[in-house]
Amino acid sequence: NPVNVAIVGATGAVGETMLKVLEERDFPVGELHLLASERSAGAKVVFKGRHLAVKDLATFDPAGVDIALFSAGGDVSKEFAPKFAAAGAVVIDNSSAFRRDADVPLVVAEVNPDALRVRPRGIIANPNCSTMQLMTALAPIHREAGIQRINVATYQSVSGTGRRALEELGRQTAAMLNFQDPKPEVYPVQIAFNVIPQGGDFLDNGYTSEEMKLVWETRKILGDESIQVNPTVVRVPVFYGHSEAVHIETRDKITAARARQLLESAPGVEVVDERRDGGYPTPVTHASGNDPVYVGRIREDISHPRGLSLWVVADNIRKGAALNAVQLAELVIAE
Ligand code: A2P
Ligand code: 11C
Repeated sequence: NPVNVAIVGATGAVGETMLKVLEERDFPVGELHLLASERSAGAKVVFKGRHLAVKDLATFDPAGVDIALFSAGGDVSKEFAPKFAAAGAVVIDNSSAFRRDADVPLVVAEVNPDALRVRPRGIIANPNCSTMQLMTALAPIHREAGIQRINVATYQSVSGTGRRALEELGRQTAAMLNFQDPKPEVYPVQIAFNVIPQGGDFLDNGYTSEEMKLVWETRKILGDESIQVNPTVVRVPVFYGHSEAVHIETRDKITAARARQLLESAPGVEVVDERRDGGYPTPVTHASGNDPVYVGRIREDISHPRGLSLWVVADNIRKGAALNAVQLAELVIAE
């Protein structure tokens, strides 16, 4: 049966990839509504070879929409997601607006798919990109050995910030190579040829909002409020693909060999761990444009008896956002 789909934020970095993923996975799309702000109303977007006009969200009537994929920022979600849900749509929301609400499930397709069945508000939240890839990689290890603590430093690409940040990295890089001034606009300081230890805004505890998402979302997705998470989020001059240096402490000792075995059979995960030059995943060589969460550098922590270290890389726009949203839509229509 064809499903009527609305994409809110269809002109954005994530919305565009949602369309690509729907097409690639041959999702049974009936009517397709592409929505954005009035700025881009009338613009044309290609889906399965057809040119479709983008419509203004503010004046769109959601009646008849079965599934709405939202990726236009938290404010848009807060205002419009409840309206779409009231009109009968299941909303899959990529923003952080509802992730911490107890009556909104927060779901990684391979990790806690059953959680989406209970959705009293008709809204399902898609996790933050850096949490998404971390959970996909760590859930199999958690189930076997019980993760008690996670230390993670992220290396997040600029596409996570959106289209304007992609342009800023390109523009600053070109400016630098032409001996011109790289003016920062989206980020507080220059991103080209630099690294920035800030994601989102600063909170009272000294962590940033992007860091605390890793704490809250990990506990909710794994259903374990006792897990300790200590994140440092860093923005790096990479276009697509977030990387993470992950150090975990488990209740039971797990060897690197056993962890590799678990990850090799884990859904959505691809192990690239050859212990030779280049035998590990990077954003450019593996993740960018591809679906899996890549894991490498799996090794036992020489500083802790129950510690394990790994390197996790994924396309933040795909598994980190658009792909997981479409996977959740597939789970909903399979009900
Ligand atoms: P628009 O192209 O009209 O600005 P990104 O994260 O890549 O910057 O994309 C953000 C997406 O969210 C775009 O599709 C953008 O549409 C959309 N968007 C932003 N603000 C609104 C709004 N007030 N109403 C509807 N869509 C919005
Ligand atoms: C980033 N993770 O890379 C962010 C972007 O909560 O969905 C996504 C923000 C969110 O900046």
